[in-house]
This record gives sequence, structure tokens and C-alpha cells, in this order.
Amino acid sequence: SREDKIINVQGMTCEHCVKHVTKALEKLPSVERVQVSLENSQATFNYNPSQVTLADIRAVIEDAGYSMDNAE
Ligand code: 9UX
Repeated sequence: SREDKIINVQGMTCEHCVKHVTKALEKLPSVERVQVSLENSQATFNYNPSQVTLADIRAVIEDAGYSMDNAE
């Protein structure tokens, strides 16, 4: 089933960074309603954990040049 998730994203310093992270997350299967906050260094989204793992999410964040923690 779908669930909401909040992750911390390190390395964003401008609104272009926010767009890069948003687009990276939106490419993943099942990920919807992506909201990225520069001020809070966080990304929130709704997804289906049976279709995409937090390891997958970490990978696209890192490929975009940022890093992610609190992946519980
Ligand atoms: Mo945010 Mo990166 O500018 O060039 S997109 S620092």
C-alpha cells in the first residue's frame, strides 16, 4: 500500500537544487506528490514501498549530486 515519507536531503543550496531533487524523485515508480524544502533540507512524497525501495531513492538522490540520511 502507499505511504507518505519524509527524508532528509543534504547538499541543496538553491532552488535549482530543489528542482533537481524533485525531478529525480518523480522518475521513480509509484512516487507522487513530491515536495522538496530547501529551508528544511527535506523531501516529502507518497510512494508504494513494494515498487521502490529507500535504497532506490537514495541512489537517485546521490546520482543527482546530493545525499540522503534517516532512511528508516
Ligand atoms: Mo543549486 Mo547546483 O544551484 O549548480 S543546482 S547549487
